[in-house]
Amino acid sequence: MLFHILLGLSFVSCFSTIRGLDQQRYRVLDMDTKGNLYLHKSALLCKNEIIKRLTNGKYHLAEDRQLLIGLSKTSPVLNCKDLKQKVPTLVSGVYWIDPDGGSHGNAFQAYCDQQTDGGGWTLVWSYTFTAYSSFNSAANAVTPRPTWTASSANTRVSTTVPLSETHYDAMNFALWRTIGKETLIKSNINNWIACKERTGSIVQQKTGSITCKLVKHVSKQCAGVVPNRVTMKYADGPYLSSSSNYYLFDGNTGSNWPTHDPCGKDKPNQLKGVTNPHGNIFVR
Ligand SMILES: [Ca+2]
Ligand SMILES: [Ca+2]
Repeated sequence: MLFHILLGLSFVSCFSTIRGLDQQRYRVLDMDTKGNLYLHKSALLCKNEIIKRLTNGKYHLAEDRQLLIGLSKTSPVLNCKDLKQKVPTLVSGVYWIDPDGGSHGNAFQAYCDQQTDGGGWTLVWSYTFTAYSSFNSAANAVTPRPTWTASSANTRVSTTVPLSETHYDAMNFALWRTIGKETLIKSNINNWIACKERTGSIVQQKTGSITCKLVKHVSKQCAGVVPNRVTMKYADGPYLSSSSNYYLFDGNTGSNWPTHDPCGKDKPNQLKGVTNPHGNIFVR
C-alpha cells in the first residue's frame, strides 16, 4: 500500500528557470513499503519546492482517508453502491460494509462487483448444485439456500456472507433488503439479468411483476429473452419466469429441479459440462 504525504496546499510559483521536469508541479507524494517516493503530477507545487520543504522538515507523513474507505471495520461504506459512488475507481473485491449505518460494531466484509452493469453490486448469495450432471432430476437442487421462505426445501441453510462468487454461502436474507432493491443474477450456466421491482420483489419476498434486462449472454440460445415475473414463497424455492421458468432456485433434493433456462420455457437448456457450475445473486 502507498502512503500519501499530504502537503500544505499553498500555491507557490516555481522560480526555477530550468526547463523540463523541474518545471512541473505536484500535489502529493506517495511512498511504497520500500521507502521509494513517487511524485504525482497534479500541478500544485513544483518538484524543487517539495524537496526543499521535505528537507526542511515542513511536511509529515499522513494516511489518506480516501485510500482507507471500505478497507477496515472502522471505515466501512453502507454497501457496494455507496462505495462505487465514493470511490468509483476501486476494483471488484472484498470490502467492509455497514448496511444499517450508525455504529460500525456490526460492520462486516462482503464482495462487491464494481464492474458489471455500472458496478455497485453487493454479493448476497453464491450457490452450486447438488446434482449438476443430472440437472433435471429430483435430486438436483441449489445449495446452500438463503433464509427465505421455502417450506419444502431441505438443502443447507446459510447465514454466512459469501466472499466470492464460488464461496457457496448466503447473507442472512433479512439483510438483503437493507442493501437495495435491484437484483443482479449471474450464473456460468445461464444468462445474467438485472431486475427492478414492480409489483414483485425478491428482497421484499413479494410475488408479482419485475422488469429485467439482459446483462450478459452466457448462452447462445434464445437471445433477448428475460423473465418478467417473480414468484416468492413457493414451497421448493423462488422462481423467475417469462412464458415459463427461467431461474428456479429449487432447494428440494426429493422433488423438482433448479431450472436455469435462457429460453424461459422450464426446459433443461442450461449450459452443460461446465466446471464449477454456480450462480450468484447481488443486490444494489
Ligand atoms: Ca451499523
Ligand atoms: Ca430438486
